[in-house]
Amino acid sequence: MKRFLTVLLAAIMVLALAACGSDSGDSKGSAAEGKNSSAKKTIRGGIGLNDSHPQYLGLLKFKEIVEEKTNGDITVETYHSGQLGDDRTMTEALQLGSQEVTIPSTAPLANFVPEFNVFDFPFLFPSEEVADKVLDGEVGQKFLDKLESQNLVGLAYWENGFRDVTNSKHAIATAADFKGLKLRTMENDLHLEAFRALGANPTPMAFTELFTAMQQKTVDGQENPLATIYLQKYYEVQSHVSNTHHVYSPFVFLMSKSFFDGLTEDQQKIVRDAAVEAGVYQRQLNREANEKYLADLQEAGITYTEITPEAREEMVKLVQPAIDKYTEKIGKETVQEVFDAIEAVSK
Ligand code: KDG
Repeated sequence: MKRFLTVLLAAIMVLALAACGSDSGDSKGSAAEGKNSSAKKTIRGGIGLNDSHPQYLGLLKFKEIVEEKTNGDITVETYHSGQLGDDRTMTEALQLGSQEVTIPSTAPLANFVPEFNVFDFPFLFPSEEVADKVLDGEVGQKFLDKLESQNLVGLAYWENGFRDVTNSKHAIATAADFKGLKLRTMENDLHLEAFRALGANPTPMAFTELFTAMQQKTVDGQENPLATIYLQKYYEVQSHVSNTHHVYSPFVFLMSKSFFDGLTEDQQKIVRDAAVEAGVYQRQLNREANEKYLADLQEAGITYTEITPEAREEMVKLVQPAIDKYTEKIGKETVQEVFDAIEAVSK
């Protein structure tokens, strides 16, 4: 009897699996289906920031373009606030093919392709315009190409922006003010090393845990662009912000390679162009937001401290050993290529 029940159970499971595998009319579009598959496809795009942030508005723009240009053959579902996970877990989901799009900062992405650390060198990019030219140029593309070996396709660079430090203890005007401050950083060793060099006590943490950590005072502060600081309401749990602008943080628009390979050539072009076009829109909104929100933050009760050029120069000196160490790790030639590109477009 027991044996009969076991066989019956196994047969039911096989039937259930077969039913799941049958065409439901809404495929996630794996490569195995073949490029000419007419099955409808769904892109699940997830990000960490909330639905008022320019990153989410950019994702909505991507959805609008893709759905229109594919006449609805590809549907884009959008998820914000870490609903699908944090930068690392969503990138892993893309590798596994269980999610199609995410747009992480380069810092957590460097855990997959270490060369991306170069874009997180403190004080690397002098302006957003220079960053655009380098990232959208030949050098930026070379880095996107490196993602393929990780089962990822980099479709475009978007913008997180220049990062500024906030905390709940005291104003930061010079490097000396970092001493002992418990700062949350992104999950990236170079960021940890740079903040240690400045005298802080950094701790890596996923973005999704940050607000609670500040609220519960597990950390004293964090660093992010002004748009994030305002739109994620960090002013409710932080009292000081300084324009440290210690790093320009790009986003990379990523697609799962297995999903991308399963698209027709036309569809591949549509998603690539849409990621670029939505990125231009996202960068513009982001810049407007970063400009606008300093006043709003002050109105919300945050004290703003300006970093003088001399104080910033001191910070630049302190983080140099971290840059040297990561130049060795990444490879001098690769780093030099980025430095040269920055110089070339800065003229
Ligand atoms: O959606 C992107 C965010 O998940 C993340 O990259 C934000 O800058 C960020 C951080 O500090 O984690």
